Amino acid sequence: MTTTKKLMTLERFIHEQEHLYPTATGEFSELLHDLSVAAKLVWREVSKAGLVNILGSTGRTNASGDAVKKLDEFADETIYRAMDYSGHLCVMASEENEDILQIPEEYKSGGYVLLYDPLDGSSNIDANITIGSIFSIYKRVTPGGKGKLEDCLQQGLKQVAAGYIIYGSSTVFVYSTGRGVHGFTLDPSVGEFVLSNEKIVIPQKGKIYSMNEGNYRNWDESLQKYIQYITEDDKTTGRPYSLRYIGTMVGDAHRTLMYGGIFAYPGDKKNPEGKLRLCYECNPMAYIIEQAGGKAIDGKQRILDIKPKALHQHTPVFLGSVEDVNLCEEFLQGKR
Ligand code: P6P
Repeated sequence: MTTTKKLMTLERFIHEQEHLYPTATGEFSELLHDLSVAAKLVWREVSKAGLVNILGSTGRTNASGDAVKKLDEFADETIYRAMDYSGHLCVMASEENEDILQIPEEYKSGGYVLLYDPLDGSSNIDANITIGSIFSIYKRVTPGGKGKLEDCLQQGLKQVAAGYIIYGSSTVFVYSTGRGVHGFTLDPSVGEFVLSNEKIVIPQKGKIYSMNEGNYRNWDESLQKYIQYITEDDKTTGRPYSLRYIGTMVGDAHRTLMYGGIFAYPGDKKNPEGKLRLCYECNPMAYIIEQAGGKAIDGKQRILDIKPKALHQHTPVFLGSVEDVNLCEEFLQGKR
């Protein structure tokens, strides 16, 4: 009989991982399970968005000034409602909401904090291009009762888990709790996320760079020199690189994780801090990339070391294969 890969569901995997932590109470496992349920509810709407009147804009803009799409709003409310009664969270914060999100009075307050971007890449929704949901989980730092802003403004290195759900040609739940990165593909016929990529490791070096080169003229000269270097024709050093960019961070970062290379949203003359949010996009993605053996910086320092000052603050981000991020860093620091 041919050896077939073990049929491991996300739920089973979470519980098996729990046994690796002797002091585990099961609270954390339940949190991750609840998140996977929320992911399926969002997937259900995303997968039929073209068929029901849930495309298009709400006419509102969010804290970052982005137009709020109907699916954004649905995903935001769905994740909040799937997580608020669990009793495991003391506070939440969503990229779609200006302020922190308190747990309703009628529910118990727990020891964890959830930050999430309910639907990243929503400007791509109406064109049926890959979008995703991103999450970060922290332990609370305040002593008890209602969670506070302080619980949400923690360095990314304090994350106890992070991950994303990518709604693409298939729907994949990718997460890490500090013991490597694992991917689970949704089998719609049974409604289960099934282990498809155990212990994802990012290649040490890739051949793809992923940035919005439409901003090239506003980039720092050091970054322009990096782009000129990696696009020179020199087969002996694996150049030129190919450019791949879909405009959804989850999609561009996931491809970078799987194939290697570098993804970046740099700062520029018009927006020195770039466009991506430290707490909702860059910290969780940096955690995943580092857990897979990659590197994530803001151009000067490790993303995960940055102490957030504001919930919606932006940061430049360069993440991906160690050798590619190191080379880009050398150019950014004027060493090349
Ligand atoms: P630009 C999507 O709106 C997003 O927040 C990220 O997912 C993505 O990486 C970035 O913005 C794309 O921005 O300026 O290239 O369209």
